[in-house]
Amino acid sequence: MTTITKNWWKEEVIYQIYPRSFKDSNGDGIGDLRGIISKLDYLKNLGVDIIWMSPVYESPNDDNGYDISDYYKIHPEFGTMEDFDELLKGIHDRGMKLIMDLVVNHSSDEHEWFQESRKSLDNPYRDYYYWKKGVNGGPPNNWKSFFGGSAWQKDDLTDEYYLHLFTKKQPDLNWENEKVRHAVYDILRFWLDKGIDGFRMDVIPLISKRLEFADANEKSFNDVIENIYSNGPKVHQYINEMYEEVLKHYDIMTVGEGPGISKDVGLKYVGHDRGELNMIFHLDHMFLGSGPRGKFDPLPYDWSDIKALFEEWDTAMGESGWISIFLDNHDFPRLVSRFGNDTEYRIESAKMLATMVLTLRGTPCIYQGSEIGMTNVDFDTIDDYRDIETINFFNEFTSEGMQPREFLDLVYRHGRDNVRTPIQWDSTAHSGFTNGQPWIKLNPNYPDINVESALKDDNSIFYFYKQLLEYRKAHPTFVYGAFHVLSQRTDDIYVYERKGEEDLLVVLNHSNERQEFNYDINGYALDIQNLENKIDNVLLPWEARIYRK
Ligand code: TEU
Ligand code: CA
Repeated sequence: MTTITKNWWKEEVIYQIYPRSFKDSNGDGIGDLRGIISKLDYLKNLGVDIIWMSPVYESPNDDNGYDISDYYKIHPEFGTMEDFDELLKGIHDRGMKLIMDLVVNHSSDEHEWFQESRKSLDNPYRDYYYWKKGVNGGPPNNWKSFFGGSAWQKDDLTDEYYLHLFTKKQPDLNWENEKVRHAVYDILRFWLDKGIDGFRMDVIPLISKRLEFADANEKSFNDVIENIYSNGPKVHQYINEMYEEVLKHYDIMTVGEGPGISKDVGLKYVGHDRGELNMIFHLDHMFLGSGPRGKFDPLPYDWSDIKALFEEWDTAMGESGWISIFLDNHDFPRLVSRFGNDTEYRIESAKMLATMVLTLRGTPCIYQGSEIGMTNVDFDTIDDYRDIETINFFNEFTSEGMQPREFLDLVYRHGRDNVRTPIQWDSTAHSGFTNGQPWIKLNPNYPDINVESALKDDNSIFYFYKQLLEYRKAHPTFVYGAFHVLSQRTDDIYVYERKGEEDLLVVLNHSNERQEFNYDINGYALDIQNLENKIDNVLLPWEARIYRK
């Protein structure tokens, strides 16, 4: 038995909503707060506890709400503050919780702080952002944006460049400036005082910059993220200050999104005595296969790499730190398309992956649509894509000579719009997502894959999630029990135990082939199985089992 401190945020399960694509209530083709309200019973029925809602603040939507122009307003596309209050109440009335997305590494360039900041060198808001003179007629250094091109944009008004690690409409806030930090703490208090239950903090390891602004000479973009953009000298000081000033005064949870947080520094963010964050979404497994230029420059990887990462992170966290377990979110492909088999074994592999997410050690996070096994989408033309990352890199790669179709194949594997097509509620027009024209096309497989048919089928992926969620609640060993891997990394099966008040044995076949299974299961009861197979010592393709002793 471990001696891990008990906390509600370790025991509950997160479900991520990407509001734009969840449910439209008024026919403008854009998902909204009233749409979410109308589906709260659906989420309660599924059995999730904490809803993480991607940004719904006022935004010009250059990066779908991750570029915020007013942190105190709800974007009219999503509804009103009254709708928000009703949503929060609806969530709490059902015994669930709500965490909001906090995006304060950068704001929108349309935020009034930036509008002021750019006006003149001596504007009081000038040092809310990073402004630098150019060098030899070019930008101040060679830093690249996450979304392609230079991370510096020249503004003719004052003839200086400002830093934007994401799009040029997402200028980075200067956390060195105490006024910026206190403005952020005010934002936190505003939402916490409304009664929300915590925050998912966007790119939090990026908030402290290396002020020398030296050129980056790393071999790959991932190394640039880790060594140049993330984990800056004052990052822990700032997070700790935020904790002391605001967070510790509320019974809430915080989860930091962690690009560039490696297992070697993870505990600095989430060690239980650090006074920083409760947990992180590390992105190591999400960034697997990113080549020198990132996700659209892919390298091969396999399950032994995935398993190695999970095991190493578990060891690194030990009894002091905590992570969230997830295999997809709004930035990465559909889990069944990436890690499973979304054709022949879609249902089996979606259930097997659900078993893994809900039984590894950490707080599980389920992305909307995974509970019905939604898949990646392959559009014919770049015009059907909406994501700024995809569009920017399409332009960059095709201008270097890549054929459009070749790039679209990469998008089908790695692009963010794979997970941003509307939730497939039923088989009627636009899948019941909207009565109008959806802001992005649907995945054409919606007549087959949708919530309505899942709810009618006892063997659906939906009901398997529901069963697993109930089973997890009944067996706290999944939360607090130790984690030991029994299989070899190179095996095509993944076998691990969770040991606490009872012994739980999780058996997963992550391949398209039958696999031998010859572990001693004497004295164990088979509680969960994702398909009908009566042969004890053979695992069918993508089979998942949970035994208990
Ligand atoms: O993502 C940060 C991050 O690391 C991403 O850039 C990720 O590498 C990329 O999306 C993978 O394609 C967060 C948000 O989750 C993302 O939606 C935002 O676009 C980004 O920050 C900027 O706010
Ligand atoms: Ca709408």
